[in-house]
Amino acid sequence: MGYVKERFKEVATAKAAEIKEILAEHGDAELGKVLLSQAYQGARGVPALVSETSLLDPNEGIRFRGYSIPQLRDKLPKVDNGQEPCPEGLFFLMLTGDLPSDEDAAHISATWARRSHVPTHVFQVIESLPVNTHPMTQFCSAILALQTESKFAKAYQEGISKKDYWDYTYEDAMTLIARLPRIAAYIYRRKYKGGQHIQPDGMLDWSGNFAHMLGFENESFRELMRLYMTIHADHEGGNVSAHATHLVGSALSDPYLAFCAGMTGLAGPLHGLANQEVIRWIEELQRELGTQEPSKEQIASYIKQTLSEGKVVPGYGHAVLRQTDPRFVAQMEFGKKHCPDDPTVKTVWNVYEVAPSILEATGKIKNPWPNVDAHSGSLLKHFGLVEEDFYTVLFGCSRALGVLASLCWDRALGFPIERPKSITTEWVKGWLAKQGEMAA
Ligand code: CMX
Repeated sequence: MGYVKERFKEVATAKAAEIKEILAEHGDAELGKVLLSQAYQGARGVPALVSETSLLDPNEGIRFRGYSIPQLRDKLPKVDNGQEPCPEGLFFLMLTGDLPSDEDAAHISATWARRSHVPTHVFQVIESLPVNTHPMTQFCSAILALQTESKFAKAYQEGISKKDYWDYTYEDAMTLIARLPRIAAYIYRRKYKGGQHIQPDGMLDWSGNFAHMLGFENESFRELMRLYMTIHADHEGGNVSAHATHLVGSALSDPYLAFCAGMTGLAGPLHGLANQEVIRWIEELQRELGTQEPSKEQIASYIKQTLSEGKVVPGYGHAVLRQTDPRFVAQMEFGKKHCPDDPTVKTVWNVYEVAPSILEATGKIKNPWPNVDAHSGSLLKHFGLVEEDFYTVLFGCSRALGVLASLCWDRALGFPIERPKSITTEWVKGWLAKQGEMAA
């Protein structure tokens, strides 16, 4: 067994014992009440999930195992002469709870490089789809095709003990993550570059190699990929992609099936597809106003127009956050360093200056501040990755790190199948009538 897996087993075994004790003593403690409005309105704020890898504070933003994004940018291992964190290190942190050394991150990087070979039939499945199929549909189809490789599914069929579920889940998670950049790059080169594919470079780190296979050799773009793959990885357990992966995984569907469920959720415009929608909205704004750099007044009236047409302003708002997303700030800092004069990047910053007060003035939007998706497309576009319908695939490759590390934890902690109670409006009316009788 590799030493990362050994370490994971050690910490997960200790955590499972700790949870057993907590539940024996406090299992009946009330975490909060559930309001009728929460049952109807997306279960906002109901603390009904455990996800060990990260925790979201509405005002401060995400912390991965206690570390904020600025701290991760400072403390996670980097490539030689690099400034941005390597997602390999973040994966180690989410899995073990320990800050990785350079050697730990390099070990994960080498493991993923070794496992990155994608079987031919996966490419054949991609090729069987019309080339104009949305990249997220191609991505999900490829993940399902890759499911033939599941060690978990095979072992389950052969009969394994519950206590070994985590082991095969871990193996599948590592192999799946290793292969995603190759699959994503294949989809990109197939759809936009006439099928001229680029072979992997085994000497590069996971994100650097991804950038290389996409066809971008600029070192700043590789740095962007490292930052991008780190900050999009996890956002606690209740967001659609994390929750869907966890939910489907709870039926003991193998990691390929569970992750694919997460990705079909990420492909929704209120979740991960918002990064595509943002850049479309900005380009439309630039086109309609006939300028690459519209004034703040022009942007303000365009935002009002979007709202008056009953549409959302993509990249703004959040179900949990109530402040500017630190993932937006990290990208803004990157932009200030690498492309401060790019007109689309500057437009993103100008939108940030005017949008929050307009959104707040509607009186109904709970969070008028930008989320991660408000910024990402403009940076990609700056470096020449202009095909916005591919952006959510990049998000998906990163999100794999968080949701699959979480799935390893779900299995190691022996979480059962998820099955919350649902009710009907008829039931609600009867229940309200009974409450009224009791109060009378
Ligand atoms: N533009 C216009 N209206 C918005 C809005 C926005 N950016 N954000 C919220 N609203 C509206 C909602 O549609 C809702 O309207 P109705 O009452 O008419 O249905 C109202 O404001 C209240 O919504 P909320 O409680 O503030 O927000 P929710 O928790 O329901 O939804 C989110 C959160 C992210 C879906 C929403 O803010 C939104 O649609 N934002 C734009 C899409 C986006 O950027 N998504 C990416 C989120 C990050 C990610 O997952 O990647």
